[in-house]
Amino acid sequence: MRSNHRPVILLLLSPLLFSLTTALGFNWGTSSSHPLPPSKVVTGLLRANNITKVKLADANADVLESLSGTGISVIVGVPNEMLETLNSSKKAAESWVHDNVTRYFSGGGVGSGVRIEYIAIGDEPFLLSYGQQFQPFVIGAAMNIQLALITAKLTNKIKVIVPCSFDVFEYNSTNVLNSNSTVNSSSTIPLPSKAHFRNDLNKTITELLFFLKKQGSPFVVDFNPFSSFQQSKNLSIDYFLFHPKARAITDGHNKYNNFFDASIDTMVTSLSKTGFGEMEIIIGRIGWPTDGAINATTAIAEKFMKGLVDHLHSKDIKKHPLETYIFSLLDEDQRSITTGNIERHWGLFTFDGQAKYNVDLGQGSKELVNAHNVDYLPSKWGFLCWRWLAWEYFICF
Ligand SMILES: *[C@@H]1O[C@H](CO)[C@@H](O)[C@H](O)[C@H]1NC(C)=O
Ligand SMILES: *[C@@H]1O[C@H](CO)[C@@H](O)[C@H](O)[C@H]1NC(C)=O
Ligand SMILES: *[C@@H]1O[C@H](CO)[C@@H](O)[C@H](O)[C@H]1NC(C)=O
Ligand SMILES: *[C@@H]1O[C@H](CO)[C@@H](O)[C@H](O)[C@H]1NC(C)=O
Ligand SMILES: *[C@@H]1O[C@H](CO)[C@@H](O)[C@H](O)[C@H]1NC(C)=O
Ligand SMILES: *[C@@H]1O[C@H](CO)[C@@H](O)[C@H](O)[C@H]1NC(C)=O
Ligand SMILES: *[C@@H]1O[C@H](CO)[C@@H](O)[C@H](O)[C@H]1NC(C)=O
Ligand SMILES: *[C@@H]1O[C@H](CO)[C@@H](O)[C@H](O)[C@H]1NC(C)=O
Ligand SMILES: CC(=O)N[C@H]1CO[C@H](CO)[C@@H](O)[C@@H]1O
Repeated sequence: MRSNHRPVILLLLSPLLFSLTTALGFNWGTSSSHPLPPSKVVTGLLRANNITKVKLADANADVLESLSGTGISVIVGVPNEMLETLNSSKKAAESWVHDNVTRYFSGGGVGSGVRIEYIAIGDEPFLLSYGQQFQPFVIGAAMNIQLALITAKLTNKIKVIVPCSFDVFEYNSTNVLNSNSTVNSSSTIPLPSKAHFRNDLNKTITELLFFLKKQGSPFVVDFNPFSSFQQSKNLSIDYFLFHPKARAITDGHNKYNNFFDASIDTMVTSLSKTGFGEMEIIIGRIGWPTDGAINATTAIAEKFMKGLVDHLHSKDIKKHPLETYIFSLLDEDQRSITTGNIERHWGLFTFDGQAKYNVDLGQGSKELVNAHNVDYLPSKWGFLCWRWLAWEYFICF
């Protein structure tokens, strides 16, 4: 009986073969009331669009199983709430690695296991608004997970990383004036040359960087162009959207005409001042929301993403990130909105896998492939049908 009422969305799209030429990945979260089945995401979106890297917020078993044998590179995440336990207990770290990592390698050879490349310790655990909630446990947890990887003989395959929020950096506030005299000198545009790691983190960050360097792990930072844009009254939106004619910031001998280059230099300056200027970097998150605030629209997000992808291919970047993870793959309607309504609208694809706009992920001018024959997870049929009809988005039969 249920199969008669199974909602099916049929789309007339021919499957196209696409290629991805840059180390671009996607954050794939599952905070959705009606998630696509992970296997559908893997075959219908990731593989169909030749997306070869994903960053997960956790180590969801269904998601990991669906990635098995695909060759897609995966970052799994340790939730912030587990950091305290993992700091204090090597045993807990061993069972975390065993349960959430080792087990997915158990198939053995190529084509069978999950290609987990990184374990992310916490999710932005140094966020200023968290205060001391997680910070004291991060290094200990990272070390214990590393020890567990040694025990599991996985250190040659998996590296430990810590995704940092952009607010680990601050700017010497007595000296953030824009040196371009055409901009009012009362404006407070942060200058990359004045950047350094937050003072309250100086011990922790130094320990972290030593730890990462020793393992050969990169330093991971999340960029947040949209909130920077919202907070920077004196920077035009063009500056955030990679518009070639955006008004530049002048910082000594350097000129920045987009936020991305200024952010890269903020990182490089801060790392250099700490003695780790050579460290490799990964951008753990970068994106633009499509709803929930002024200037959060599909059209602007498309401009942002096209500008980003083009820019990532350019030679002008002072330090190329090893990998860049778009935030995010899909909209998630269960994400917390305590930080604003935009939280549920970060996807390049809608919750049901339809591209909101087009961007070249390696396929050139061809369109992105949407998920088709979408067959939602079966738990909430009645509710969903009703909502779909109410939204007038869906054929429900
Ligand atoms: C996918 O991307 C890889 C790496 O860039 C490329 O070698 C491969 O040919 C692409 N495959 C398709 C089907 O586009
Ligand atoms: C982290 O774990 C170690 C080892 O058990 C312990 O000595 C230390 O106090 C813990 N750190 C915090 C902040 O609790
Ligand atoms: C990972 O392992 C821990 C410890 O065994 C377990 O409690 C947890 O549920 C597992 N899954 C995730 C997603 O953390
Ligand atoms: C901040 O700027 C002031 C004025 O230029 C300078 O005296 C001070 O040393 C700077 N502080 C840091 C931490 O760079
Ligand atoms: C700069 O801003 C200050 C304070 O807002 C204002 O008094 C001043 O006239 C402005 N100067 C210019 C050149 O815009
Ligand atoms: C950390 O900051 C304190 C005070 O701001 C300073 O005394 C100390 O030297 C700094 N430590 C490092 C490692 O930079
Ligand atoms: C300041 O910015 C304006 C507008 O982008 C530009 O024309 C001017 O040359 C800049 N001035 C300096 C000193 O860099
Ligand atoms: C951003 O929002 C403001 C206020 O609604 C609007 O004036 C402006 O045109 C928007 N910018 C773009 C690029 O759409
Ligand atoms: C926030 C900020 O610094 N705003 C300034 C932007 O520039 C204008 C003049 O160009 C100033 O009046 C604002 O105070």
